[in-house]
Amino acid sequence: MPANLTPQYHEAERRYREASTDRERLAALKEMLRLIPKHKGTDKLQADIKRRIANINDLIQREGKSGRKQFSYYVKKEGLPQVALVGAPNTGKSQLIAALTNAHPEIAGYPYTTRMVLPGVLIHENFHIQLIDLPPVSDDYMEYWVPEVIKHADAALLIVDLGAEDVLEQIETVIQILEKHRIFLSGEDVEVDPYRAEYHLKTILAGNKSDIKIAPENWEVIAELYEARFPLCPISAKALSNLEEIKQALISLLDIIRVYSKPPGKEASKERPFILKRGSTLKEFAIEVHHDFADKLKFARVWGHTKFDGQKVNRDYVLEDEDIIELHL
Ligand SMILES: Nc1nc2c(ncn2[C@@H]2O[C@H](COP(=O)(O)OP(=O)(O)OP(=O)(O)O)[C@@H](O)[C@H]2O)c(=O)[nH]1
Ligand SMILES: [Mg+2]
Repeated sequence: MPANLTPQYHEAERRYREASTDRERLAALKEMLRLIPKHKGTDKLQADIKRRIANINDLIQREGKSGRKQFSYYVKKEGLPQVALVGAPNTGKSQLIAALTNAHPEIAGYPYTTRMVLPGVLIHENFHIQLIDLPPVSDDYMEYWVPEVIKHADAALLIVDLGAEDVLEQIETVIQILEKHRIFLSGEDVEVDPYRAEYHLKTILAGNKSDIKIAPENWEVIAELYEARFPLCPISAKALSNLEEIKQALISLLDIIRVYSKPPGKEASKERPFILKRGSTLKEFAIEVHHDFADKLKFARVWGHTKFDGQKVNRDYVLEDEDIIELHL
């Protein structure tokens, strides 16, 4: 039976996904429950929303009792695509964040070093991408909120330790733990069935510590087993090798473009591009610039590779990489 979810429901769901505190999330979930059409076809989805409300209520109560200030483990995306670093303990996630971004995480030669979420911005060819460092995914102990953060990311880097004897087991363990939380990692975009509350993340498998002696041997086996499932990239976060390749792989995986905003009569600032999914329209760009610009937008002028300078375009115009846009409201 079709769900017939309304635009108002989708709007509440968007607020839920973008919320950065438990209280905001709770408000959005209650709104979703109020707005969801009540019939057999949405039973599962209603149950899922109720379960999430109960979990968040629990969390808020526990925080209240302990008198602690609420720790928000959600990382605001700041308009950038967000990539979660996912992996077993001690695989070099924090070392990679330090090598690729402006962040300064703690790095140490023992497992469970990272306890909190830490964002950093990777800038490559003026593409800006947010990477987030996370505590490890592990059978022995895992911070309860790690899967929640992964669910909200736009993509993942699965970091594996090519110096470890049990690297294959390590990969499968991480994949299985995430699947238990209904998070599926794959190289391709997958159509998501909203009833199953599943999360599909486009993922690159990065074999770290390629500088260690047994790494090439391990990598050969991994490549054979996983090349059909993930884009693959061997790196050394410590020796800084193959980092250009992983940056390019991330840009291709995310399928993003850079778009610049130009005020009428002035030059465009190239410093901070808007990073959008390829295929985004002028209307979507206007929303990124300011949330009520989409309604106010009359037309725009574009300077870019496929249009003549200053060509007038309307809200359905599909943006190209490096377009410069002058919005007229
Ligand atoms: N040889 C080598 N060692 C590395 C490399 N990357 C990281 N390491 C080392 O591996 C150890 C663990 O690195 P971290 O970055 O703390 O690992 P992590 O995955 O963040 O660990 P947790 O936070 O515990 O999950 C440190 O001693 C790093 O210096 C690499 O490319 N080559
Ligand atoms: Mg770490």
